[in-house]
Amino acid sequence: MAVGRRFGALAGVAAAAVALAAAELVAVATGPRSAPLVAVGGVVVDTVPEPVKAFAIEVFGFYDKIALLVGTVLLLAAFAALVGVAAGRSLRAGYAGIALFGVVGVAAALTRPGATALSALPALVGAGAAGAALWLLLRDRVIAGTATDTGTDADADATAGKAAGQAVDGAGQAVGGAGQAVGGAEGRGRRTVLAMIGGAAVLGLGARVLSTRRDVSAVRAGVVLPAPASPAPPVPAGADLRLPRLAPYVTDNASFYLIDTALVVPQVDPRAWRLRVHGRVRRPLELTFADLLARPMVERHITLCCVSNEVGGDLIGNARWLGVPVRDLLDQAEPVDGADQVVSRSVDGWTCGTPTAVLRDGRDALLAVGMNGEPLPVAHGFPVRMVTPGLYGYVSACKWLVELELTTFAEFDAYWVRRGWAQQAAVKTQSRIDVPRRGAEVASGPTMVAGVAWAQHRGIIRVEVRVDGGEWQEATLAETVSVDTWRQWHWVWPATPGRHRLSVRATDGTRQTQTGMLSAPIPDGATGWDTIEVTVA
Ligand SMILES: Nc1nc2c(c(=O)[nH]1)N[C@H]1C(S)=C(S)[C@@H](COP(=O)(O)O)O[C@H]1N2
Ligand SMILES: [Mo]
Repeated sequence: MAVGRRFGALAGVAAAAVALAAAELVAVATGPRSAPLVAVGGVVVDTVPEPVKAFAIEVFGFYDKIALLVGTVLLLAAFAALVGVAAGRSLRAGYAGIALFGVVGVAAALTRPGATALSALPALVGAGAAGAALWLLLRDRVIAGTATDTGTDADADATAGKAAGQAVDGAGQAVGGAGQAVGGAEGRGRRTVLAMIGGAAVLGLGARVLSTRRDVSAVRAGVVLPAPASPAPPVPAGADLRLPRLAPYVTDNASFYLIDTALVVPQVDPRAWRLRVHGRVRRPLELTFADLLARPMVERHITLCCVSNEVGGDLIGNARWLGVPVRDLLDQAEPVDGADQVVSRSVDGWTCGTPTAVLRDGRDALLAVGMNGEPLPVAHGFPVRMVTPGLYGYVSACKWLVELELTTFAEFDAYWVRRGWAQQAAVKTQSRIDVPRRGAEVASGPTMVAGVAWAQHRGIIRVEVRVDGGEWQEATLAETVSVDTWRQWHWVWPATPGRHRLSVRATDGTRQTQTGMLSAPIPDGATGWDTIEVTVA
């Protein structure tokens, strides 16, 4: 045994930190998504089984991506410590461990969508840097240790410390010195390693900030949106009750929910953007952003919601979208008979599949460039995304869109379909109680109960509320601009003292009433009535 286990582990962690920092520095040039942490994280996001992902979203919520990165770093640190311990015995074993990590990093970076040969560079440089760090930290100790026959870990540590005095600190410490001198050298060795870890962390984080700061916000700020040929109908005053805690009729961009698989928000420069419409079409098209903006624009309010939304959940929002009707582009490209699926592809490789028939049935499915009067926010898909009234986002609302490929449902399964979600998923009729909030205490007497209800593209014609499983009572519907958005509703409840359960259900434009049967979001959207408990004083 040559180097103390603790020191070896520490040296391994330091080498890993140096590797990540070096890789992040290279990724400033090769792009933030080629960094091994992001590439490996991306592979994890794409491959973890659905229940694990659902659990992560449940537990970490909105921070699931940060949790994933922190988890990956901790796991890496643990393995790096093991590699360091092995390296303390034989540097060659250490190099083998690093090579293994290098291979994983390179493989992940090269297999990410949009990868080029250059994407391998961060992991390669990182592995090289880790090897150098390990050599710097351990070479003399391993050699010294091999030359000294020591029995215990404590002895090994002492020997290592002695070597550190020579190698790392280079202070020319007397080798045959007293135990006191050896302990001091050991301390200095440790300090060197800790400094290395700290320095690498600062450098790595700095590089990350630098590479993600080179984003497209400045370009976005310069985008001038054309006026719509067909403007959105004005929102009637009666569409919004403006109650505290009640979701406003129009969701502002900053509060609009965000769901995607991207660990790093794609930065797509509209000047380089191209949309290809191809596959089973007679006339493939390619458009620039200017081409798209030159086409007649339509502006509509459309409510978008996520299939993962639980009953009562808030993965839903309503915005005023500006864009080109998808149907116009399809008409121009002329899909061949039987091409029943339009696959939208994002710049980061994510895909969704929408029925061709839905996109051509006259509804306002848009290739959107504007959201509530602004260019699309970067996180919501700048410069171009799709929105389709009536379908869940995962089958209809591709962000950072670069391709529309006409194909068939038999031929191709999109991203979430391969992971167990339904190929086709129309939004289910749903309703939610926003006021009073869950678990609230309210005063007895007339009490405002309010919320939202949605059944995009079918519309909402009735909302009912019941108390403690009693008779359903009809609520008052607020106005709306179309069947493609949610509607607010309210009902004045003669509240009596005690604990009470309030439930809501909606009926859509096809006269179907929302089912009370509980089902989970997977595979095609949750069902059940939103039910809250409140205490009346
Ligand atoms: N490129 C890309 N587009 C995507 C997704 C994604 O992961 N990647 N997620 C989809 C899902 S599941 C939903 S619900 C909507 C959410 O859109 P938002 O984040 O703008 O609210 O985007 C859709 N478009
Ligand atoms: Mo979603």
